[in-house]
Amino acid sequence: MFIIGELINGMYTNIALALKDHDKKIVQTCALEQIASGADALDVCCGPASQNPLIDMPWLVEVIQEVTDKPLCLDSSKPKVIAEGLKAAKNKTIINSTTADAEKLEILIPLAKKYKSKLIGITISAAGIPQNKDQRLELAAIILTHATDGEFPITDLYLDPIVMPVNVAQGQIKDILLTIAELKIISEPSPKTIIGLSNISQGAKVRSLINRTFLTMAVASGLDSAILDPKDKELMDTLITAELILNKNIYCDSYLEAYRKK
Ligand code: THG
Repeated sequence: MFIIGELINGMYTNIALALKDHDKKIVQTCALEQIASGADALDVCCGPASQNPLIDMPWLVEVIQEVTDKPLCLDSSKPKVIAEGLKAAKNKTIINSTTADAEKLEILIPLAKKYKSKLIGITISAAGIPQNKDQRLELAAIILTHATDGEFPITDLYLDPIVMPVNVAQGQIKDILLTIAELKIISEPSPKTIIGLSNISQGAKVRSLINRTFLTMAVASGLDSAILDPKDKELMDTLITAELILNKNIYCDSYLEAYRKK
């Protein structure tokens, strides 16, 4: 599982404060803590509080790169903000994200190619959030077609079935799991799959339990990557154990310790 740490996001009060005061220590500590906890890459999102994401995104990229060379997942709904992040990036990058809308695909696919970036495609469109598996797969097919036509390598494409909170969209979660499984057989070679895990528990109580239970199911459905809180130790232990049970890691009595250190 490719783990992308979710904590550098202006949605969190410490990061919103760091952006306001340009306090790079807060951001760098957050980056290093996530990596020490097992993150393979870091999501970078200015969030709704940012007054000037065109300045804040490259600033975040620069200060993170002072302390790590892990890949950066540039998270914005605005292609111009992503472009400013790409310009500042020396590390590998993942564009997060395009929707299935032609005007976004036509900007972000060439941009990903230009910067040799990976690309996340979310199965949403201007028409809104899909309501079932078939609508998700239809939007995935649109993204795949644009990527193929644009000669973008499909193995660098991460498709996201868009996880909805269980407290408002309980009836959709099973369809999201089935979508993850079907995305792996939608084309040859297959795209990768990714989710924003914490979406599942937004607004709910016992968030950590909901997150780790859903992650287990998503891993069993063939999930390749997740944006999650790597500092949630029970979540990370659950992930290692799920991968062990699915025969992705070799068993030994000290497997938790062995794979946590990896
Ligand atoms: N897919 C893709 N990218 C994404 C998402 C996705 N990026 C953003 C998001 N979803 C994933 N990241 C988060 C980060 C934080 C939370 C959820 C998802 C979260 N935050 C607390 C909340 O809203 O309750 C904030 C708590 C606080 O303020 O301290 O839950 O799906 N491709």
